[in-house]
Amino acid sequence: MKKFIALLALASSSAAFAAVDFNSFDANGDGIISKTEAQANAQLARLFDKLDTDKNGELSQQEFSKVQ
Ligand SMILES: [Ca+2]
Ligand SMILES: [Ca+2]
Repeated sequence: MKKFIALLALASSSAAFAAVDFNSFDANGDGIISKTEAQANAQLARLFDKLDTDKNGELSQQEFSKVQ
């Protein structure tokens, strides 16, 4: 949880967004970012549908990498 708060603080600056890595968003560590996990970051939540190119409702590491 502490990690999440730090992440939110980081993400409030758009320049810092790219520096936030995949694993920080993958809260349950299953290797994908679910839509629920993406809600932790307003910017990521907004980009989610655009990044989810195969439209399976989850972001793979490969899909997420396009944000950087
Ligand atoms: Ca996950
Ligand atoms: Ca996907």
